[in-house]
Amino acid sequence: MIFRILLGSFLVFALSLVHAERALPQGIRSPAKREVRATAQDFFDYIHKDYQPRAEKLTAEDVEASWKFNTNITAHNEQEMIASSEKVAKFDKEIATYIRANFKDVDFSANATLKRVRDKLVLLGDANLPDAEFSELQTVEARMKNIYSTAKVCKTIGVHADDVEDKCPKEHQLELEPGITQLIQNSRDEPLLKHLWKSWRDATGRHMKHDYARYVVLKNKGAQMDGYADNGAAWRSTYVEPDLEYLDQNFIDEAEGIWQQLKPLYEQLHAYVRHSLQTQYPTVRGLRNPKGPIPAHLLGNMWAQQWSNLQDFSRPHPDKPSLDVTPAMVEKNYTANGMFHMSDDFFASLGLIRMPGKFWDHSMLSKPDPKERLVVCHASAWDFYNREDFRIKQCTDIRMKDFITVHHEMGHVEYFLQYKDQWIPFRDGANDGFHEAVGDTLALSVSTPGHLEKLGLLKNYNSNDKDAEINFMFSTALEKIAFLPFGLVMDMYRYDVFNGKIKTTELNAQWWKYVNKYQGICSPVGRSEDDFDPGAKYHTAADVPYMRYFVSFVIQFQFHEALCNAAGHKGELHTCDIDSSKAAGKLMADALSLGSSEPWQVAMKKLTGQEKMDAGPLMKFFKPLQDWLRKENDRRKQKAGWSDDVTCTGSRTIASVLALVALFVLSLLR
Ligand code: X8Z
Ligand code: ZN
Repeated sequence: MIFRILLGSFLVFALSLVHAERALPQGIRSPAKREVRATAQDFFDYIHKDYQPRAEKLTAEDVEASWKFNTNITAHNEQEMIASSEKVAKFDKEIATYIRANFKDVDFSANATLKRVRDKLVLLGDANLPDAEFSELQTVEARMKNIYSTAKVCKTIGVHADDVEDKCPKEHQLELEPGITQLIQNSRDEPLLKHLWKSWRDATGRHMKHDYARYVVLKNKGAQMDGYADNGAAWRSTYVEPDLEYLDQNFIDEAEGIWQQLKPLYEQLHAYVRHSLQTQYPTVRGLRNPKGPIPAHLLGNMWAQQWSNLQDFSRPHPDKPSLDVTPAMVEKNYTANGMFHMSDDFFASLGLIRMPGKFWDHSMLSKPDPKERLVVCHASAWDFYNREDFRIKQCTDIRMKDFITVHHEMGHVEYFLQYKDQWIPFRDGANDGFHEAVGDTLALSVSTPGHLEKLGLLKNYNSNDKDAEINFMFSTALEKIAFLPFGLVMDMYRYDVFNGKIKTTELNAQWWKYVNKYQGICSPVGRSEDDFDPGAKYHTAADVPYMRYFVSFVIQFQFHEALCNAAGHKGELHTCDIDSSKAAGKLMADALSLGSSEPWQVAMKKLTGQEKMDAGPLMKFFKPLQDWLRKENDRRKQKAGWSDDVTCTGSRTIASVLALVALFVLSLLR
């Protein structure tokens, strides 16, 4: 998602002349002259009249250049995008230099908001880098994104991803969206799943390993020039509020504490799903160990991050309806455009702002024909920072998962619309997790059985039937609970890459150690340091932090509970649908319109009545399911937890047993 602040580099010289008379005294001055200290009002005028209009214009041009590349990947568009970001970096630098020189010592004691603007604008991130290194970083990032977005694999088992052009019939060549994704979610052919899983990693991560190592060095350098220990600390700064004494370590501790609270629920789900998979794939060796991690290719998702596609064979009560309404959407001839309009109607029913006309004219809501142009398919929402241009880019498929993603992306745009009149540095989420949580919060209502029935997508659902209710909660858990450790591992891993705890010589081996520790997942085929499996995920290739999603998946339940209370919902949390509640909409809008002008704790308090991240509402939502899973796992004699094998070996091979015996004998002889 593009909502980072992109600034530009023109008229800076003129701008510094305009402000020369306000410059703070530098060096020795004549004692006869009284020092003229810039005031908060001076700073306000500078931001309001000079910085803001220029930044709006330049940023809109820059986002346009980026949009062109992302919706038409060509060498020319890549060059234009890089040239534009160089212009922005130059502008950023000059603005920061000017502010440091002129407004460093302003007395902001009566205006914390202005101080926030000043503090944001002096941080430069990548723009700190010398010109040549900045350009190099842009090129490295564009190349990784290119590799990821244009990768193809062959459906034919045995054809290596590197040979797709030469050895794979055209009709067997697959891109991630929709081809590979559809097979990974629907196919139960284990050898094919394994082939696709490995091929995707051969086509992506393996090709960007070298670039990624250079990317880490350059990102760290930029972050350190801002005073952060490394780029991981820069990424976490969205959660840090020094004025409230909420520091980096507080955030790390809080995220880890929340995970410890949620882990028992994840472990129950993991044990239950592992057993269902053992029944579904009785001959798969990697599944034989009843206490082992789960092979990564069998979970219906390329990254094993969300497991909703397993509902058909794993739902608790197979005789009761599945909550995946994809077939009904297809039957009703849903279109991508129609799905976005339905989402827009839902936002409007809450009294939230509708998507403006330009949104419908300029967004890319379906995948264009790859013969005409290649695009970055990963869904994203775009703020052009000119208060009128907002877009979504999504290769929408007609299925329930995408219907939820539609709401997710619309949530980003709703946030853009709500804070569009803030100053540019405040046109951002209260923290990154807030931005990710808006659409998901609304989608929690939309995906209730009651709402799906209203839309005519679900039939024969009996809301008094406890078994059907467990099925519903289970389907939500496959989406939300299965995700939690993945939401953590992506950045727990990258934090340790940035801070050097993970060496560049062990990037892949450590990835699997982290995946095993958090997710309880193993690799279905042998891996080596020629592989770079984290690069097979968009956010690694595209320089997008991921902790935001872990935070979002926790706080969206806090938001949901608060909105349900505002809507006057009675009954259990998982049955709540806030449809048409203007009170819920207002509560949301009031928090969103703050943007990042206040610490996130202020927005949290406004919305939920308290300041902290809290796993309570999530646990409350899933309480009946957790009880059910515990009983069912006991009944099936399934133990929660997993062994630390990073590769799914199944039972031990004769060779490994012999090796163990030899080691044992040797130790006795010593
Ligand atoms: O990347 C996204 C959104 C765009 S911000 C589609 N998500 C994460 C992912 O796909 O990995 C949403 C959930 C997690
Ligand atoms: Zn998002």
